[in-house]
Amino acid sequence: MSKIVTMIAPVNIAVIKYWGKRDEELILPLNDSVSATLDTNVMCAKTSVCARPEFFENEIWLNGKKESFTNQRLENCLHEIQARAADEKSVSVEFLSWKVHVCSVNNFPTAAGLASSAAGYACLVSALAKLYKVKSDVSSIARLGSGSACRSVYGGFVRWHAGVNHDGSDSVASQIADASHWPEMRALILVVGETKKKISSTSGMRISVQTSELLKHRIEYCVPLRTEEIIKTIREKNFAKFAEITMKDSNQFHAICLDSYPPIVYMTDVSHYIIELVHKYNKTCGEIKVAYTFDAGPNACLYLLDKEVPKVVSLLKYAFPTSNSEFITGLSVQAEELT
Ligand code: 2P0
Repeated sequence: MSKIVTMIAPVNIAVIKYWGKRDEELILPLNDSVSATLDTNVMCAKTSVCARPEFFENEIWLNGKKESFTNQRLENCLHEIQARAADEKSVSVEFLSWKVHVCSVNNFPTAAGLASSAAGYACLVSALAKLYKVKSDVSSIARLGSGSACRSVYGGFVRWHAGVNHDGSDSVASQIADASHWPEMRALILVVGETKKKISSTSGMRISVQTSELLKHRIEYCVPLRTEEIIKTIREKNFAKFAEITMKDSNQFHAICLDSYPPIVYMTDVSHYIIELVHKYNKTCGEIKVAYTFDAGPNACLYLLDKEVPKVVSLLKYAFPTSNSEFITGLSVQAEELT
């Protein structure tokens, strides 16, 4: 007797960045963040979870390699889903006692600043929720795996509310608009480097919180304003303003990394060249047609409307003649089950 569930979950790329925690254990952020969830056809995590009475212990394989399940974040996610299932009485007590085996794969570079943990934990938690028939919102449980994972639980444009409660009960994600709201929106991922980042997001955030003066200004003043503004641009489908806020917030996040002590550098010369190229392109167009954003790594995500894609792809092919690492995609629906 066994039960198995397989899910795929999308990557999300923030336009208002999450950087800094108010509680490291519960993964509670200092600021709200906003992201777009990308289509699973190009970048996604795929996770299968299997429960059997014969399994001796919980086990996990990541990208084909067996990893330890004694990882606090992993254990927290499993424990919280099981607790939720017990509350909701969605499965039998006997089924809750069975051990699980988890198998998860990504189809894009892991830990190179491409939101792999976001997709991975969103997928794991969605698969466990399906396995244990949990019906309530699981974004707060995905958050326990990796902060940004709570945003990948929903499709389209998503806001993660920092919340104020000490127990994290109000630190949840909610959908601003679904993928069909702005069907012309595209994301273009440019893989600049596939090597693992030198400083993990978790450590980088800790250094910034402890040392960056600029971070305080960002959290108190910039992010609250920008969050409201960018939500308005999404609702009104005002691309130029959406793009401007996206680029400014990416730049400010990397300025905070540099303001941290010792400084944290995620972007490379190629990343800076992409920034220059985008500004030149927008200037030539006479209005903002493309936005860049960079996470904790050198890879770029460009947001643009579909009619702009052929021109921008030609420009990139001209600028990077030997590169073929572009992924073009639209926005996506939430994590879904594979049948
Ligand atoms: C974001 N990043 O909003 C920002 C922008 C990186 C730069 O969320 O410690 O991997 O697991 O909560 O979620 C990366 O942070 O960090 C991140 P943890 P996570 O997408």
